[in-house]
Amino acid sequence: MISDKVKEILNEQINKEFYSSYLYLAMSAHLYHMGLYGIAKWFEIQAGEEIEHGMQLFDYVIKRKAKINLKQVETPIFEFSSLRDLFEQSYEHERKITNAFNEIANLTENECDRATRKFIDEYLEEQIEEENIFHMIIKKIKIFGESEASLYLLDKELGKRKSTQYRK
Ligand code: OFO
Repeated sequence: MISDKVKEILNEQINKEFYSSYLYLAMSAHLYHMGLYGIAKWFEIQAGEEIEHGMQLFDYVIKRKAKINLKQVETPIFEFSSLRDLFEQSYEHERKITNAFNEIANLTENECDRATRKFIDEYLEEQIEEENIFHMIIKKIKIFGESEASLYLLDKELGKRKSTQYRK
């Protein structure tokens, strides 16, 4: 059994992961409309991964015999002036998610919940990867710019991303 505080924060995190999925899916839709099909596919796969993150948390809460309390997933509202801006907003979003996991880690330590603390480690490591990937793409855009040729190459490269188990 986990404490009420831990249950509550994990339920909130499930919502945040599903919101992340919605956010990236909305970005993907914009990119499909713009004709940047490779980058759109990249965001669509990212959206699928966020659902996996949410579902792993869901499974954990169930396994710990705590109540799932699904909250409304907000509609993502965003505007972007360039591709670089879009990736920078995504990077900022991931940094917020990392902070959220750090808060969960702190709470589980205060609650002496070692099992959940250990479970969260996987997410903390995953966040390092998530932040790095967005950061790397931003760096590339900063170096090569957003000319037609650069966008063509970036679209081609990101379009090679392989689907995860969620989206075959
Ligand atoms: Fe779930 O890692 Fe991104 O948000």
